[in-house]
Amino acid sequence: MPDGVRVEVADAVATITLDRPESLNALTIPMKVALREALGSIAGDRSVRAVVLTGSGRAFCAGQDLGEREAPDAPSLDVELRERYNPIIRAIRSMGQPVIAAVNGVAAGAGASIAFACDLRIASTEARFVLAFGRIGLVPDSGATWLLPRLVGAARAAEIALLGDAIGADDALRFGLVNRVVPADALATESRAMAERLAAGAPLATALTKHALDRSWGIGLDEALDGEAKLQGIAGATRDHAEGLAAFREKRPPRFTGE
Ligand code: LHQ
Repeated sequence: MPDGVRVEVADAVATITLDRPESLNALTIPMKVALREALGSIAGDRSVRAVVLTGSGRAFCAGQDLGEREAPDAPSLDVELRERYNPIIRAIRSMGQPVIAAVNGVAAGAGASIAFACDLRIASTEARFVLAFGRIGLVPDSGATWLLPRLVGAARAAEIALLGDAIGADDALRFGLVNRVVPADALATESRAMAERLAAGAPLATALTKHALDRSWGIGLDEALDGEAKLQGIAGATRDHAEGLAAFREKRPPRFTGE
């Protein structure tokens, strides 16, 4: 595809592939626009219940295309972030469907930030994360300064962000940066299997769970307890909740419809 982003939907799972392998899927403006549009259209599509985001070739994503930055008419960095990167991060966090980053290779700069913004990360043994920003005199962006400490804690986040060393798959697992590590040739299958499990869940309960987990960072326990009661009131009024109870009673798997 000319814009470097491919989207395939099969059995309630959308797979978004960053597809510019010759540049390690480094992000150009058309790719960022296409990624934002793909996420927006999936968010509004009730038939899609889980998303896998991955890269083609040997990389997940090398972050901003640095060649593009050297063009005389390149937008300023803050405009680029506000108009193109931040909406991608917000779209991933605000969409109801869970997003799995299937990290097939290097994730650098904003490519790492995008992986951090996903709900779950499955890394191939070939994956590595590079907070490459400092190497080119920039600050971690696209959510990295907020997401990273929440994933790995303050001390490790400072080390990763300030030193910028590449983190391999095993260390990423040890640090809690990824949920699991699988052999490279099993990544697509394992990610798909996890996405299918998520897609079989009750969509509203999944969306509300995602929302509640995100919201928890900015509130105290009392507010969280109130918030959970409110969300449970909403989830408890759905047909899917009734279906879950019936399936338990009848000793069969539930068939959730999103109603
Ligand atoms: C690339 C890139 C790349 C273009 C590899 N661009 N070609 C947001 C707001 C606005 C602007 C500023 O930035 C941001 C956020 C950011 O993302 S800043 C961080 C941008 N990314 C980087 O600084 C990473 C630059 N790349 C690297 O450090 C390395 O390429 C990594 C560590 C990703 C991979 O290293 P290797 O495995 O050794 O591969 P390589 O360096 O040989 O790259 C392979 C090819 O991909 C090569 O092209 P060539 O024609 O020589 O084969 C690279 O030039 C190209 N490439 N990253 N970001």
